[in-house]
Amino acid sequence: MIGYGFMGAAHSQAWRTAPRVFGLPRAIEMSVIVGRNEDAVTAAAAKWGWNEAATDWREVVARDDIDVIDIVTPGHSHDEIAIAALEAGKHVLCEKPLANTVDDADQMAAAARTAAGAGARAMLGFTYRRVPALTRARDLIAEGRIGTVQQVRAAYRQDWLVDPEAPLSWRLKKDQAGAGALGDIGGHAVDLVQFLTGQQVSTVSGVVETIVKERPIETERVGIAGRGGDEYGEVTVDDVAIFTGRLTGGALAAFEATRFATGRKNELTVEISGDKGAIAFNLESMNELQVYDRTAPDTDQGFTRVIVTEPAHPYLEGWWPAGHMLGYEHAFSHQVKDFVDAIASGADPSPTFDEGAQVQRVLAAVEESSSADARWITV
Ligand code: SOE
Repeated sequence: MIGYGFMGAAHSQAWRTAPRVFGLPRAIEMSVIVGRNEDAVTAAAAKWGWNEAATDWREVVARDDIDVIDIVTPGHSHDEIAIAALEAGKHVLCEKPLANTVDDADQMAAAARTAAGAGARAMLGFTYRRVPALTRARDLIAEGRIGTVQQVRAAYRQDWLVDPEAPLSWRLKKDQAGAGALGDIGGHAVDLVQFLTGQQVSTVSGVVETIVKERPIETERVGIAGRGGDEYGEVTVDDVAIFTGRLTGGALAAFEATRFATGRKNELTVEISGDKGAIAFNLESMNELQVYDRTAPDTDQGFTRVIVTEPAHPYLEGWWPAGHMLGYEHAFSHQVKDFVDAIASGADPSPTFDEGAQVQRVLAAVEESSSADARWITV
């Protein structure tokens, strides 16, 4: 594993848990975790259960006893590490965003296609697809249960930057994060809409904005926001992104990605509306899927609250009896399961790097749409 932050913790938990919960076709060895700060990565190895700690990812990528590279660093380093690992014949799991630019994403997608020919698999970590309720929603839509998709609404809202003194962490620096809310959480919303509908966003119009333009330079990494000193630096990414998207099936989609929705801690909502029904999901009630069946008798119509914890539901066969809820971390084990299953069966896991490059194109189009000559009509 290359990296040891928030996603390093989440992925480590999944590498430990998935082999015990699901019968994986390959044995998992948590061999080495890599980070630049030797003391910090040594502590992370002990805390998260890795056999070794290292500070040079190139050495690890070159090792013959390593089969898989799991990349959980900020987006600016994804392309260099993933391409080197794929060229070394390693299977690669890369956290989102695939890359910080369309060009980098395209290079990674090309390297993945080449590596697939030599049997190396590449998977992108849009993990929310593997929340059982969202996998179930995709299946319902694919079965035609809501009919033709006519309208879509997706919002990913957080509030950890409402405090103007929250420091300038790496997520607020364009050279490391690539974008702000638009890339970090807007990418999840775009990927989910494309995953659930089976369609792609083909055109967009929108606005991205930075609300707090200067923040204290981070002096200490604490949680997701950290702690700052008394020097200030410029925020070089967006805080809020609001945009519309036209889907290849013709429907219009409304998107919102913000870190300034006061009170919304990690609220990812998606609603897909069709001529026969609708589905609605909220990550804050992540075991539930709201399903509306317009073909039911008028007297019986209403959103049904499906508790997606039955053994017959996606991934549930490995967990608890019905009604014993899953949490944020479980989808990471589902991700490991599907990744290892794909490696063993020689299939390309999804999301592919090509799918990641498509999301990057949508995000770049939103930024272009919001550029200086964007059309605002004065009322
Ligand atoms: C912060 O916005 C963050 O950690 C994102 O980077 C993750 O992708 C998301 O799953 C949770 O929030």
